[in-house]
Amino acid sequence: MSTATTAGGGDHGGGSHGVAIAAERRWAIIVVAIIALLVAMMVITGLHWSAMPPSRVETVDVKTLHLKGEFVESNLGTSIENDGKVTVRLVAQQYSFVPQCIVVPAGMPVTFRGTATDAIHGFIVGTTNANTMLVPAFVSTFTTTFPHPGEQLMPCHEYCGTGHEAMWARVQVLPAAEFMARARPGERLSCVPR
Ligand SMILES: [Cu+2]
Repeated sequence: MSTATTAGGGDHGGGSHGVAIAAERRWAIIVVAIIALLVAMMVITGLHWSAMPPSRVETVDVKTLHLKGEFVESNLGTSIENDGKVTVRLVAQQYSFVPQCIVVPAGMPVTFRGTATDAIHGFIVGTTNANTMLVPAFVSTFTTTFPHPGEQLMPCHEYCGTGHEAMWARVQVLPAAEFMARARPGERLSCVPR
């Protein structure tokens, strides 16, 4: 009985060695396949991106920004567009944002449109995912929703010069009803009195 067990064990030992080699070969093939797939993804996306222009580039003339067009001072702030969408327009410059304080409604999509006049700036709104760079001559835009009312700080997060650390704005997130009560069609809302 014990001999048979030993013999069986011996056979089993030889078999498990073969199984181990087969398993290692199988894993080696899988690992090489994964690496090949990742390299292929890098090559294909690299070629694809270099062959395609950026999906959406909107430019604006820095020299006439403050004189005419969308980013004149009287058009900055929060507005309700004709289609009912809430849009915030802002300009970044060394070392402030215009407007200094932005009003937005809670729980509604808000579209930000911003640009810079002098250097590359950027902002993030508090702990939300509202975050973009502002590059001279280009319009940055994104749409986000602020779930809760409250006040958020909005620092410049691209180093833009010696006054960079003092470059802040505030975002007041109002309950949607309060925001809509304050909003007037055609007016630009801002918490800074003009
Ligand atoms: Cu800045």
